[in-house]
Amino acid sequence: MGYKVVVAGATGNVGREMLNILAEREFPVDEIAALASRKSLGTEVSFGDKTLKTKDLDTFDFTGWDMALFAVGSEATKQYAPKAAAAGCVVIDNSSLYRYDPAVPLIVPEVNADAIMGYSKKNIIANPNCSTAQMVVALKPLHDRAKIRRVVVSTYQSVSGAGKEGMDELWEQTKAVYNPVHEVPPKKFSKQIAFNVIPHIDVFLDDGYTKEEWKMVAETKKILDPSIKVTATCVRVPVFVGHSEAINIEFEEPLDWQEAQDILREAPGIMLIDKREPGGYVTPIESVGEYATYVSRVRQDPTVDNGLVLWCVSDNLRKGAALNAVQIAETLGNRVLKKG
Ligand code: 11C
Repeated sequence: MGYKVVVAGATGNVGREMLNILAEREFPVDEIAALASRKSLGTEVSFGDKTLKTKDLDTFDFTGWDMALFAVGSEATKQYAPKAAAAGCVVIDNSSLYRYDPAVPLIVPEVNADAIMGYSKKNIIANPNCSTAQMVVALKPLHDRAKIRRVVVSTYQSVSGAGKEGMDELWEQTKAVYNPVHEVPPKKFSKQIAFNVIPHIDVFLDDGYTKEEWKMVAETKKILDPSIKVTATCVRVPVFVGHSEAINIEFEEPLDWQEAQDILREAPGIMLIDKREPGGYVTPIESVGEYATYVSRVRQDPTVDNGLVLWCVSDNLRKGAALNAVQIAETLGNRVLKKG
């Protein structure tokens, strides 16, 4: 016996990946419903070798469904997730709406799978921001060994983090640079993204940080350890898929780079590619369609006590969103619902 699974937001970048990954990982599905907003109603989406016709999220009855993977943004989540949860269907939500709610667990299974038991307070589990998910997978095994005191991270985030409109804007602007028949002014982004980088993701907060940067701080504390200090600079780069991060870490205890490599080589979810030669590291293009969080360029930071620096790359639509949501569904199935 398997599960009755809903994917809400099935026509978006993340929703489509959720369906792909559920099929790829042979998640035990008895019945699946792909939901969309009214404007995308009837759109067909793939689930393995099947094609599903999307149903209306607005009128869907969640009664009798085991779990719903939501990828619909905060506004629609606010409207529909409580309805699903009240009907007894466990919501695994990719939006930021519930991430900071103390009654909702925020889960990266390689890091804090045990916290999933807190799901029952609201019948909701939150999926973190993409830039946080890959970072905490890389930090966790190192934290277990030498206790992290402080993290300084700079991100290089792909345009798919801003959805299909972000990808279209990069594509159209890039074409217009080569063939300037018409201008493609910035719309989704605040400045031209083609052949440029933009140090601004999400809204600005009063302290001068952006919300994306704040999320990396708040989510790392909730998932990994509230005592870790984090400061982030989040930057949009002209890459379609795959977020990259340069991470400086200060530990309580000494940790040399060779031991860090050995730890990372064995760590769940991590693929260490670190040859210290041209090409002996991973770039975002190589992460596309993969499950792993790649770590490269592990080296000592001699400017602080017990410092390390590393480079971390992952497919933001997969580990950063859809894969992590499916891993949460697997954890929920294995530890709680136990049907598969
Ligand atoms: C980006 N990280 O790259 C964002 C996208 O809180 O789930 C995901 C936003 C979120 O623009």
